[in-house]
Amino acid sequence: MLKELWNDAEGGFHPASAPDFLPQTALQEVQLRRLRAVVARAYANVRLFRERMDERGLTPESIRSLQDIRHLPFTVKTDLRDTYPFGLFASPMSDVVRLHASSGTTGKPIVVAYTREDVEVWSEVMARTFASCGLHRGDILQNAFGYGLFTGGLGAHYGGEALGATVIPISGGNTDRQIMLIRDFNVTALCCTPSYFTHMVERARELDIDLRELPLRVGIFGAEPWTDGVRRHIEAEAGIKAYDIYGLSEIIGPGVAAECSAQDGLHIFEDHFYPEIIDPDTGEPLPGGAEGELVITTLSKKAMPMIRYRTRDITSLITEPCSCGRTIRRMRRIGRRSDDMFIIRGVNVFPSQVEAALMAVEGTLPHYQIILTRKGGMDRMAVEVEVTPEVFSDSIRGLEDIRARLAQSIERILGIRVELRLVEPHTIARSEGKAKRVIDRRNEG
Ligand code: DLL
Repeated sequence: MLKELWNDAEGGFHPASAPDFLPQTALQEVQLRRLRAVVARAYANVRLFRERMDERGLTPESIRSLQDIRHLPFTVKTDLRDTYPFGLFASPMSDVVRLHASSGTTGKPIVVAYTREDVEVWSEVMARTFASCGLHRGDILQNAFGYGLFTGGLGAHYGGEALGATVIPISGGNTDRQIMLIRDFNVTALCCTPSYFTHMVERARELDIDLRELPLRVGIFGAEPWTDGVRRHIEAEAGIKAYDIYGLSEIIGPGVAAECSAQDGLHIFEDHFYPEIIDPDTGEPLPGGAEGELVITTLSKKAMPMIRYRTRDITSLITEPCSCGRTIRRMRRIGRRSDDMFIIRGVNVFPSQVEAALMAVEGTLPHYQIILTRKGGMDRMAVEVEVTPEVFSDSIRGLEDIRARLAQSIERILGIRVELRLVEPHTIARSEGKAKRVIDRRNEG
């Protein structure tokens, strides 16, 4: 049976979605074979990895079972920066058909590479992503992820085509044109960042276009954290099902994991990406179901294998079977990264907690910003949030009422009181890609 599914030992192309249903033992067999091959490849071609293996007295032959993965050294983001631009490549440039880069927040970008086979695997996992969200041949997919060095645009583009959907490569931006095409081209599915879609929803309303009356039925969103509150807002306003998809440039781009119709965790395409959860402080693997940092090993990447890459994203693996019948494991939605936390009066705060608190109060809009400042050595946090025009046109009492409810909601979730600024719609800058939720002025002046 495996022979029919897999054209070669290291990950040839095969029918979309079949590996999602492999029995666990068959899946683990594939994973171990691929793990051994990818470790041998990285050892032979990537100096940094070979040196770290040698330091530990390890060789590719040390990997005899999947559990042995825990002996391998981690790879971290600074490894990509330190070897900028091409130091972690395992293929000669003549085999590399694509480069992407991610700017990150500071310093040099990180550069990632793909061989032709890598692009095929990427197209396949993205086709499986879209299939998981209920798309098929015949769907008209508006791809509003940014095209360019960002992996979102081209990743979704190739995956949509591999699935057999009709892809509209509109990229991000020009919101009025986006809405015109959704209507005029009978678009049935759209992908972009969730924050950009909240902007589209708002603009459609201003243009007097009711998205609920159009054929649009599915939204595929990712590249940034978003809460269930925002999901409910989007689903109600646009009359669609909104799915979460996850990925990162270092591993492949989008296509690492995707929700299914159950909307209860994201299935990881673990025949290509092997997940582990570790304690972010000690680096120790955590037992099934525990929350910690997601670590991923690419099982089939050729140009740039990543061994035990520390994503900084915090989640947990769901071990119970999914109602959709797939055997590949799921992870919970990423609510936070281990490096986006800040401390206010001794309390650890994550931006997604603020979003959850805001969205729990009726009358708020999913447009907000957190502003951090420092005074006398103390960090302070203010939250600026837009409220509906009705709230603003209401009496002063209406405004005061919503302010009190927001303060309460934040205090309940964060345990602290913060400065709240209620602002009119359109006050906060809209994003066409990843939203900037936190403005950090702590080191200014
Ligand atoms: O954002 C790849 C992508 C494109 C994923 C389109 C999904 C859709 P990077 O720019 O390298 O790659 O950023 C990766 O974004 O480590 C997470 O912190 C965050 N992220 C991505 N997807 C999600 C998600 C792309 N669904 C970083 N939920 C990751 C929460 C996400 N955070």
